[in-house]
Amino acid sequence: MDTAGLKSIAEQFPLKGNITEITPLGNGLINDTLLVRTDGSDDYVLQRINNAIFRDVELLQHNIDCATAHIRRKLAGDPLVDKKVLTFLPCRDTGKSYWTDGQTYWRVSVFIKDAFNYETVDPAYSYCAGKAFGEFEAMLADIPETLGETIPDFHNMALRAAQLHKAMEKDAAGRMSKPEVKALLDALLPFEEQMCKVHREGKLPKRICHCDPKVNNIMFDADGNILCVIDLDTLMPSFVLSDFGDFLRTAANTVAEDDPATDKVDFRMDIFEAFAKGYIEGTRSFLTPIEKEHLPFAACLFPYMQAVRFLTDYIGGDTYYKIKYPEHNLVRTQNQAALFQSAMKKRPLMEAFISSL
Ligand code: GN1
Ligand code: MG
Repeated sequence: MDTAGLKSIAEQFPLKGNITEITPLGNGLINDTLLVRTDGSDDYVLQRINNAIFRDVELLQHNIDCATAHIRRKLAGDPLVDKKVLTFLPCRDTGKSYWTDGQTYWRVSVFIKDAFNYETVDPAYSYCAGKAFGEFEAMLADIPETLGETIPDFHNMALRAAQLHKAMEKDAAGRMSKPEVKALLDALLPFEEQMCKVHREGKLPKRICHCDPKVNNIMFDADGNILCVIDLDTLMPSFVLSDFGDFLRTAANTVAEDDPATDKVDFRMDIFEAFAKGYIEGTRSFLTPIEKEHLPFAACLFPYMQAVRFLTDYIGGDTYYKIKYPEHNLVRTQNQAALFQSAMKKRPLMEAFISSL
């Protein structure tokens, strides 16, 4: 869409000042995100919500509205409140926190100034992130409203496994005959039963989780203190495995999730230990022993689930994740499968560390 079109969409919201520039922001794989600069006191983030993936935008925004309001209440009196929780603008016409022309869905939040996000973290930042996600879940543990699943069964491994098998049967892109695909299936399928067990049993309680806690979804100030978590579309009831496992999936990997150098992939124990320490401190008010016991499993489950999801998309012809080149999802799968193997090797070490806390 051209700048004039984007400008008229942004102006559906009560911005302070006139728009001076609109430029792309971040590297998300699902939504389109833009930075809207103004000559006023605030700049804004304009996002097109991918409604092919998020079918129920009303529910999605309900979750976000309730969660941000609840956190804002808890932070009342904190001078940094506007940096610690996202502020979404109400659309001029409807007062809702999104605008739609009936086909596309958009929202605007205030851009947090002097905040930084990273693609990698060191142990000190990892500890802060663990505390931040733990406290984020703790703050939402007593939210009065009922939140819904914006993508039903989003982190349900049994469903993800079923989707892989469906894609294999259909072979929509004719990629099942590729030796690389066969090698990945040989590496992943033997663990399917083991990885699906926890979801099939359903022994863990549901909590309100972020469900996309990639390293780059956390904003830090210049001193390395956490300000807030962003990218709240997948905020929904899930197991604590989600935030614990998915953060480490990006943070503990020595390389990026799409790095083709799979020999360099390694699951970093220093990042794991720091994050686990922070997370257990942050969740002290609600975490039960059975949830705590499952944290090392989560660190293995999430690379596995992501490998299954990337492979499903590759076999199905790249319809879900944005790709930059034809084999991108294949390379991502190889990377995540390598990370899974590394995490599995370190699982006994992780278990020993968690029980020492
Ligand atoms: C997607 O939009 P983004 O890049 O933050 C995905 C996550 C995956 C991630 C892999 C709604 O997140 O679940 O872990 O890509 N979000 C959705 O990079 O599917
Ligand atoms: Mg994101």
